[in-house]
Amino acid sequence: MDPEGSQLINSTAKQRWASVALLIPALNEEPVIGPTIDRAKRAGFRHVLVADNGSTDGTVAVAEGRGVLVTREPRRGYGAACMAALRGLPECIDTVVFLQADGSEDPAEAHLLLAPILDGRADLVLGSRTLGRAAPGALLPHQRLGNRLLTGLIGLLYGHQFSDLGPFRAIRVDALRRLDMRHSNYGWTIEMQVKAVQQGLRVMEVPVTYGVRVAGETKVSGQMWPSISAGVKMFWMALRLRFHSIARPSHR
Ligand SMILES: Nc1nc2c(ncn2[C@@H]2O[C@H](COP(=O)(O)OP(=O)(O)O)[C@@H](O)[C@H]2O)c(=O)[nH]1
Ligand SMILES: [Mg+2]
Repeated sequence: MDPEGSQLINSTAKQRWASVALLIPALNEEPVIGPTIDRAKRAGFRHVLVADNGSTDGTVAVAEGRGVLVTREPRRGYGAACMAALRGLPECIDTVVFLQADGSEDPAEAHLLLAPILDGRADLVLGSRTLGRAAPGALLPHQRLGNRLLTGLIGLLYGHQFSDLGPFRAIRVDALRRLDMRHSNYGWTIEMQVKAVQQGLRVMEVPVTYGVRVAGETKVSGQMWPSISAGVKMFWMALRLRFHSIARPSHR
């Protein structure tokens, strides 16, 4: 266990890190995936999974070269990659932390997300970039606006006020399986939040820091059309969960 991540964790919780996996969805992240895995290992993670689906660069080779498990899903989309990784989880894992590959989130802060779960106080803990400190330029204006609109919509429809929709989060695996996640793309994160509220999970938010991408290229927020498309997918997901259950995998 690295001292960075260990200071605030009691010894029982430290032992329980053995049953925690870090899941990194990654698409064409060759320039940054190696250092991100190294930081995760330094932060204390023994189980690191990279969820790839269709990287055309050296992402998979770099990850495998560091001895971590890589799952590959033929279907495109962020959610599809995450679901494939969950199917490949080792049996001993009872808690999963999601982390971006791009170095914008700090795996040494994962203990902030894990503590409430390991202490038995929460099922899902979200890293909030708006409660925490976002570096200049890390959260773009349209991301802040989208966050406000979508968290406001969730508040109206479901009566739970989130402060962020960021992907850095920890969740108990049994709870996640009960959520029956379906969205194959960027609706996946908001689906998790809304279903967690609908199913009465114990949800918490903790402040986290957020930096700019260290290297490589943005797939979503730094590009206009992917941003609009992700926003629409998230809006649609938030809305349809209120009125329909999702019976089949969704690509919208
Ligand atoms: N496997 C997989 N990972 C993805 C996909 N889209 C984005 N990611 C990963 O999800 C994380 C967030 O994407 P990123 O490009 O950083 O989005 P941004 O933070 O909005 O610029 C990164 O780790 C990406 O590599 C996808 O379609 N498949
Ligand atoms: Mg990013």
